[in-house]
Amino acid sequence: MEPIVAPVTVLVSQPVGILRLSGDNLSDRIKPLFPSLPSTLEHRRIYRATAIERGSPVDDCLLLFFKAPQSFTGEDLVEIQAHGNPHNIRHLLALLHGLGIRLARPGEFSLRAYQNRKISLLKAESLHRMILAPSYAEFQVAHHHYTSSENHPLYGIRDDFLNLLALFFTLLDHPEEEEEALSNLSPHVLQDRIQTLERSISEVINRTAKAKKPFNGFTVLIAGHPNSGKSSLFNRILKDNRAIVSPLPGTTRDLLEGRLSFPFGDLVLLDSAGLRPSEDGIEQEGIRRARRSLSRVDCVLWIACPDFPAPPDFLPSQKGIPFFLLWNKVDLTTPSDPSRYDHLVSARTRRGLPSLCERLSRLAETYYSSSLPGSSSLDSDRQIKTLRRLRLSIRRSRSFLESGRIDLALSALEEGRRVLDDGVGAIPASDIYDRVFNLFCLGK
Ligand SMILES: Nc1nc2c(ncn2[C@@H]2O[C@H](COP(=O)(O)OP(=O)(O)OP(=O)(O)O)[C@@H](O)[C@H]2O)c(=O)[nH]1
Ligand SMILES: [Mg+2]
Repeated sequence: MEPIVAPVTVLVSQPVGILRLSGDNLSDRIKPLFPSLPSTLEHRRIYRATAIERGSPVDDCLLLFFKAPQSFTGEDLVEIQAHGNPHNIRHLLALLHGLGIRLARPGEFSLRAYQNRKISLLKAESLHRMILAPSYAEFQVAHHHYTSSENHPLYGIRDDFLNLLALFFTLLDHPEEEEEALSNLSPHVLQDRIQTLERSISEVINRTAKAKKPFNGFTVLIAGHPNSGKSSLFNRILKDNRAIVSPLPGTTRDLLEGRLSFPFGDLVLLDSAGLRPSEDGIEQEGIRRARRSLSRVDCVLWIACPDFPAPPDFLPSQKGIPFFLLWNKVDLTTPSDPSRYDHLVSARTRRGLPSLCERLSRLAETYYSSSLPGSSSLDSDRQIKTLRRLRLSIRRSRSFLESGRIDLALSALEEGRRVLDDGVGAIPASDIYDRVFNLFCLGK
């Protein structure tokens, strides 16, 4: 395959930046840039080499070489460790580009690993989930799926499905002498088995839907009237001037997302448009997004201030999520009834912010410790779709069975098998024969 390269580390100033390359005959390709490398590179060896451009040294690097097919992608693979200045990394990328090594598209290394049969589609998806996991607990689940496929819920379901299919084959076509051994397998038994499988498929789909978070992590929405200081608080909590702050009401139009990383997981903070009646189309859209988020987040901070001291007339706490009423701009005025508010803060002077942040981090910790994602949740939307399609075939099979059409019931299951072939990977015929054979040998 044509050689590709991508920075593995982000392009920021850091001690070491890593570039990953994959393709055919990589050692020949990179030799002009690293002339001191030996002509043949050994598998899993580290080389120290200087990158040279038109006779002048560019950077001292370490190169780690994996020989095809014993690499992640199944092709020759090189990781270059260079000094992590982003300009240096970009320059090295340009030099590699000059050698005909193009920038990889997102996910292209995993795609090649899949195409070269180094990883299955499910493994690729577990890997993706591992990389994006918002907490260590979720990382562990994905890693569990990645390291052994028998832990993956799709494999468990596929196994039950194949046993069912084998049962159908056996009942429709078996040697006479096995009649007795199979006599206790009636269409009722088949129906029970189909229903059990249908239930476990639905459970996995529901569990995944519950574990799925629109914002990928414990999410806190900052909401309230325009100009109450939402964006100022957002910036203060993140210690970053991400959001535009201005004395004009209606400044924030969109949902802004920031992240705080804790050892137990990420806290996603959302700044939103101030909620007020508005004629402005863009602002209306911002307000619609803010309102919609109210029902999708894990905690709401409602910001009241001297101009708008009241809480909202609708309280999201009805849904059972933590809801805090904050009084901002306490540097200007203290509320007449302070006990009504959960926190008195000032985004300007930072008063009250340490205890607010402490509270939010405790909430996030409780959230992650009490909602460890079950290892039986799926890794991707594609997997959910596969299971939905499988469930459809199984349901059709059950209704054919109910009307006594066992042949049509079997063909509906065959359709399910094709769904699994596409979604999980081809099922070898031998796998089914083995199961049928085991059933023949029930009494032996
Ligand atoms: N005195 C004082 N002023 C504040 C405080 N917090 C914010 N402000 C000011 O209030 C004004 C509005 O602040 P923003 O953070 O933009 O308010 P917002 O709620 O995001 O406003 P919208 O995006 O328009 O809904 C700005 O002039 C801020 O400087 C505070 O704690 N004390
Ligand atoms: Mg704002």
